[in-house]
Amino acid sequence: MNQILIQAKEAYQKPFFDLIYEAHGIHRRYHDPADIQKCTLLSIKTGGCPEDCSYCPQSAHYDTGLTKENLVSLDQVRESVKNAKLHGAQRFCMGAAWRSVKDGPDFDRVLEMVKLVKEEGLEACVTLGMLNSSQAKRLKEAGLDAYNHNLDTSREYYEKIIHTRTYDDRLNTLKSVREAGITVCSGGIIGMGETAEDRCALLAELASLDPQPESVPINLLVPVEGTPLQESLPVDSMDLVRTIAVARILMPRSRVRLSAGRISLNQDAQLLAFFAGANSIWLGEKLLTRSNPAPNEDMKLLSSLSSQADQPLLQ
Ligand code: SAM
Ligand code: DTB
Ligand code: SF4
Repeated sequence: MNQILIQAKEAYQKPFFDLIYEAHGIHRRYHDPADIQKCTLLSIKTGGCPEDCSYCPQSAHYDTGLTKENLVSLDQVRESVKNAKLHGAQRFCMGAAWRSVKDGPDFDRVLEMVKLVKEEGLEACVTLGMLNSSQAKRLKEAGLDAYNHNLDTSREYYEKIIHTRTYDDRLNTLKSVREAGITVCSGGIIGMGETAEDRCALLAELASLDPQPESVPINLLVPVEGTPLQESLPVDSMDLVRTIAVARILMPRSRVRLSAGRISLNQDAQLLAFFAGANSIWLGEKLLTRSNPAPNEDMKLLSSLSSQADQPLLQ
């Protein structure tokens, strides 16, 4: 871990072009740079969460004006999956505002949801909070491909952001997921007042998981009124690009997802993030509860990556 942390910090501090040149070289060695994974999110249980994550609109500790919703029906999931397919999604991720999974009818329904996503031919991912080994095994049996569970920030900064569970709780869930044979999706958030050192420590922590996470979502904080982080200052988009570049260098095989917060970035910054190694995004107007860019804007963004040979040049 220490060696990886040193590597992360050295990379993060490089001159900008040296950093993104190195990251892009690694990116090309392991990935097709035109291949951006398209994922879709659905909130299957919204709000009222007992955890106190300082960034989250769904925590019951803060008044964010969010309407709570119980677990959605299988029909609602089916409709959303069909819609995601129409928009070209490859992966369908379902998120629940739970502290942890409880065995019982709700979890049984989530297992049915996973089966349904697989029947429709999409990759299935869920994010349900903490999980034990037997629950992870049941998810695997239902066909789950990936489990999202973020470390969110460095071990040091974590206790400033979340007080209702520990970093090691998070790592234990990731262990159960890995042992059940489900791929790991784990990343974090930038823009919560953390230092560049915290960002490097988060990435080093993720990169020292063995094996490394297959997906690494990098979220830009979406500041939400009513949460303790509502007044957070926006992140310079070049710092986001630096973070993505370091993630790519440390975790060459992973899908690095340019995750929440794209709505606050212009397309140029997003293209630069793809150049630096991001190769996955959320498609669709809504994340879990916050806005995401409109589908027509994302079509424009993605088409600007492909060959322009079919568009005749002016003489
Ligand atoms: N309750 C589960 C958990 O915490 O693992 C799953 C849902 S939770 C909303 C999933 C992730 O969304 C969090 O780990 C966090 O990284 C991200 N997230 C939540 N609120 C956010 C915000 N305002 N801005 C950026 N990312 C956010
Ligand atoms: C992740 O890292 N980002 C997604 C997903 N995992 C579940 C969630 C982002 C949530 C953004 C705030 C909201 O929409 O409520
Ligand atoms: Fe709950 Fe997840 Fe939000 Fe934390 S991030 S308050 S665990 S929904």
